Amino acid sequence: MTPLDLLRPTRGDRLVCPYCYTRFTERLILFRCGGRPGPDGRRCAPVEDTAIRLHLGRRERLPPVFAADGRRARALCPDCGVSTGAQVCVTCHARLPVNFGRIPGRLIALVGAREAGKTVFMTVLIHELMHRVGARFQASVGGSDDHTRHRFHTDYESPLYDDARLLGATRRTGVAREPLVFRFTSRRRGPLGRRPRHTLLSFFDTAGEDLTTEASVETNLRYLDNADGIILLLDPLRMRGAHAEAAPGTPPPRDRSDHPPLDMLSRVTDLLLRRTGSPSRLIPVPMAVCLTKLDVFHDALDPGSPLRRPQPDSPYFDESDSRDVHAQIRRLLHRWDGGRIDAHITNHYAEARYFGVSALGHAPDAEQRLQGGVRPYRVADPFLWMLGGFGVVPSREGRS
Ligand SMILES: Nc1nc2c(ncn2[C@@H]2O[C@H](COP(=O)(O)OP(=O)(O)OP(=O)(O)O)[C@@H](O)[C@H]2O)c(=O)[nH]1
Ligand SMILES: [Mg+2]
Ligand SMILES: [Zn+2]
Ligand SMILES: [Zn+2]
Repeated sequence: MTPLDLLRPTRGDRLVCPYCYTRFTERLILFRCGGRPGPDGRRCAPVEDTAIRLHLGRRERLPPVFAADGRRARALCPDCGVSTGAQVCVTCHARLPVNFGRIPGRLIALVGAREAGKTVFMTVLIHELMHRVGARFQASVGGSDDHTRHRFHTDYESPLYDDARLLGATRRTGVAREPLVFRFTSRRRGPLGRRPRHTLLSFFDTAGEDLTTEASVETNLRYLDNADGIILLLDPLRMRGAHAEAAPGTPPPRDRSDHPPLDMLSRVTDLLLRRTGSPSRLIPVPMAVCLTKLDVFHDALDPGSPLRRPQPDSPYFDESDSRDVHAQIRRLLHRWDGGRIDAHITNHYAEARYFGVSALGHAPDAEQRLQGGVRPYRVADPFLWMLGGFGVVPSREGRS
């Protein structure tokens, strides 16, 4: 058993919805009527679903939801008598993935201050998972529902990859912002041969502006509180000592207001400390602390730096390479930020690892267009570290 095994949320009867991150037991799962005419011609008409509007911000007219034994795969609609297998969340009424109670789900929250690079990182990470990383681990990754598939393609992937255009700031929308939910399917050798193994992944991209005051951090509490892993993105350009080492011509961050990364990190920590209940214990949730936009510092790193190596491409998570990167990032944190972030992480988190990534590979031009396409570097590392800890991908000492 690895330390991460001990930290796994107790599953079984305690499920967490990948769309709204509330907890419930399997028995409470609701069903949605299929809306087709029943044996005696009765048919349930679509109605506006207020739970979907309230929790996910979607306006939709759908056949009604009803309660039945959620441990069963199907139930009979009490109004029209038609059998349905469409299971939905107790709270937000989102359609749950097939076999939801039986697929391990991993909820990964992405946090970072404004302009830290969260939306770009998430878009490129998912794109990489669907292509290069999928091939590397013989895994397939796809949206778990039509809504995620459509939204990821039109709102995230296509602007960046087809139009080479950077997305605007993620706007804060009160309660309603919906995570993107993907299914990671790999084949693992087991006693019964190679069997497909599914893991649900839910990505929640916070708006940086949600993390600037204590009050608005609260709105993200549920997501942080129920996440199985947190990817914290820090923009090194916000660190006092870093700008001098950035590539010539790097514009200072557009938003000049002063929100040093440490303030944001402290607010996240305060929330997570409430979850552990005891302020004297280290926070157990795996925390990947990730410096973004590293392309800007490429020339400032010495030639032997692990951050100038080609990114790992072996079919396992390379532990020794990751520890080298961790040590290098720790040195950079001391050089750029005086070690305050490092001290904070060490004093509060039981499972933290440092990463350095560049989602774009090079800086966009003044009009926020990306000449020369997306050339990511190490974007999948933090994520694979977590999947390694969860036992979803193999993790091993590499050659380096
Ligand atoms: N050089 C470089 N710049 C990047 C990279 N990733 C993001 N950026 C820049 O950072 C800006 C902000 O990125 P976003 O992903 O929108 O940041 P965000 O954290 O989602 O911001 P909010 O939604 O406002 O909280 C982009 O418009 C780019 O100019 C990268 O890998 N390299
Ligand atoms: Mg954003
Ligand atoms: Zn839900
Ligand atoms: Zn019905």
